Parts: sequence; C-alpha cells; structure tokens
Amino acid sequence: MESDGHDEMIVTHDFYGLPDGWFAQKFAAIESTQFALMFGSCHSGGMFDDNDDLQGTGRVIASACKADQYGWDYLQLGNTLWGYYFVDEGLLDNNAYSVEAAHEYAYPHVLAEQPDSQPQLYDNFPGDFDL
Ligand SMILES: [Ca+2]
Ligand SMILES: [Ca+2]
Ligand SMILES: [Ca+2]
Repeated sequence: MESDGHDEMIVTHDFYGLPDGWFAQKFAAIESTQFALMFGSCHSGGMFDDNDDLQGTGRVIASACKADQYGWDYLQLGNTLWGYYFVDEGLLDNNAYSVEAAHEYAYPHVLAEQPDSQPQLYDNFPGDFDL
C-alpha cells in the first residue's frame, strides 16, 4: 500500500488492473536504463507518487495531472487536454523537441483551461530527452 492509501494502476480495455509497482518490476528487468514514460490519464501522476513506483536513474516521466487530479477529454481538440498540448501541438507540431520541453509547453496551456489539472514531470534523465 502506498503512503497516500492509493495504489495506482493502468486498467486494460478488458479490465485487468496493472499496478504501478508491477510496471516498476517489469522495467527493472529490461536492459535499457534510459527511457521516457508518458501517462495521459486521470490520476496519472500517481505512477510516480510513491517510493516504489516508476522513478529511476535515467528516466523521465510525464503525466497529465497529479495523483489526486483528473485529466480531461476535450472532444473539440480530438484528444485529451494534456495530450493535445503535450503531443499534438508540443511534439508533433514541433513546438518542443524533448519530453522536458513538451512538458514546459503543455503546462500553462492545460492550467489555463483546467487549473486543477496540473501536469507533472519527474526528471532523472541528465539533459534533455530528445524525441
Ligand atoms: Ca499513490
Ligand atoms: Ca503510485
Ligand atoms: Ca532531463
């Protein structure tokens, strides 16, 4: 159990729950020590809100919001609010060339629409994680 009492998980389309600790074990077994993770769902900051979650040396992790917050679907944007600014405008429209820069780009846009949905960045990757 995590310190905030909530163990976050990804729920698959066929309703299997995969806890963040399960992902942490899987990622610990892979050879690469440098990678980026991006989570766009509600409560996605919970993937790195406790000590045994996904944090690690060489990793950068971006999320749509804090563990106790919602992400938002914006039908008129054709994406989630964070996904539109982080991925569509940030990375795909070349306003950002790294995970860190995409976070910096998306953050004020998301807050302007939803002040209670604050994108999070865990950055333990030296320099910019270029994409
Ligand atoms: Ca938690
Ligand atoms: Ca967690
Ligand atoms: Ca970095």
